[in-house]
Amino acid sequence: MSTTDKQLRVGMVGYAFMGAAHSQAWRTVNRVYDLPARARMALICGRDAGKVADAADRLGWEAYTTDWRDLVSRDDIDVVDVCTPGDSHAEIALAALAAGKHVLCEKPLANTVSEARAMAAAAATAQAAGVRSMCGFNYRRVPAVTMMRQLVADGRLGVIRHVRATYLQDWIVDPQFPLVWRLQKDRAGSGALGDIGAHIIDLTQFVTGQRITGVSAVTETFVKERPLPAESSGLAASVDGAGPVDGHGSVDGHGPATGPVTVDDAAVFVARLDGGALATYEASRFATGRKNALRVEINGSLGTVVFDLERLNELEFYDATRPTAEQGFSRILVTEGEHPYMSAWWPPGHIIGYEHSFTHQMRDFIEAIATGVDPAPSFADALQVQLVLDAVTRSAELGSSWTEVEPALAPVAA
Ligand code: SOE
Repeated sequence: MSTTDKQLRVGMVGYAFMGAAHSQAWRTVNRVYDLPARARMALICGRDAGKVADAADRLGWEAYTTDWRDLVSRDDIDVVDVCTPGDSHAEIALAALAAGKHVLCEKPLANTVSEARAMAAAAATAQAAGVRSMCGFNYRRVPAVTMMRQLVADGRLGVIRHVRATYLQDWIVDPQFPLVWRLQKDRAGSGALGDIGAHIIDLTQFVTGQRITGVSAVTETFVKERPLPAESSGLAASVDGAGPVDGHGSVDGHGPATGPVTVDDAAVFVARLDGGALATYEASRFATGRKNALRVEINGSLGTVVFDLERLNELEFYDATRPTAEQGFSRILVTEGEHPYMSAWWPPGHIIGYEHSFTHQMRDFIEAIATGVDPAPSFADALQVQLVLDAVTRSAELGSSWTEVEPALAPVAA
């Protein structure tokens, strides 16, 4: 437990999946790392009083409120943690920054470039007054990913030629899966692209130190209509992210009404990075059998490194500088005390999990606030990701680089 008596009183808005993951991190961070300040889980916010009271008890928050505007304005709150659907990120973060609160905002930063620009500008203004802000691209803080970046920065891969990134899920393959808020553009901003594509955009830029300068994309919505949730959730669940769309259940008494899916189910794009690398990205929620499968491979002139989230304690490393007879992919178990973040956990070989990346995120955020430095990724970094998301969307809509294959004149033998 931190010996410091400096407290950071945290207020968190939202308590669904990310709220639970962030709560786990706030609960553990000062018990694992000796930091110059201690996070106090002071206040949690959600619109449904009963549900947020339950969340406060279950997740370990001292108190709860149903009014996020109250939360961001209170003198007894120092940090605001935004864990809501994307359509409320800007409003909450802008109010919190204006009130002089340090802000951690879940990814993607916003639903639009204009919102993200406003948030980055407000963060820069607040930074001048010592206010810190960070966007929650947590996968940067998987030790193996941070080590990937170090290998690239140390020149162990040489000149980066290829980046190959996929993030695959399958939770909406069933066409009967209801029309939840993540499938609504006005709530989520985009579908697989912004939700999981944003992660591989940020992660690959972080690891390579290069930025995406241009894209050519296709997107698809495979299932265009889905059943509205059986019961109207109203707005109650929307802030908390768990709830379905504001549905009204059955229209004619014969099963639920349906509504349009207004976001992408899958996005595929090629990209050029400013260091000369050629990249491919795939983000899909229709990769049947893939539950949360993030994989990144970086090919360089001197070697290759591969990260697979399903084996998040490991890296595959091919060192082309080794004697030819000894060349091959080695498996690095990233659990040594010298590996990023690992000194605070268990002895070598005792692996960590998905949730630890959030604890590492809170560690770095607390240390940045307490020592007066700006944490990464900043809102400006997250704005750049938002600009890539926007370019992918525009490219897919324009279809400008799409060339049809000339139909065969005669039937082609099967
Ligand atoms: C999507 O289902 C999701 O919850 C993302 O929103 C998170 O960012 C990712 O960490 C896990 O999958």
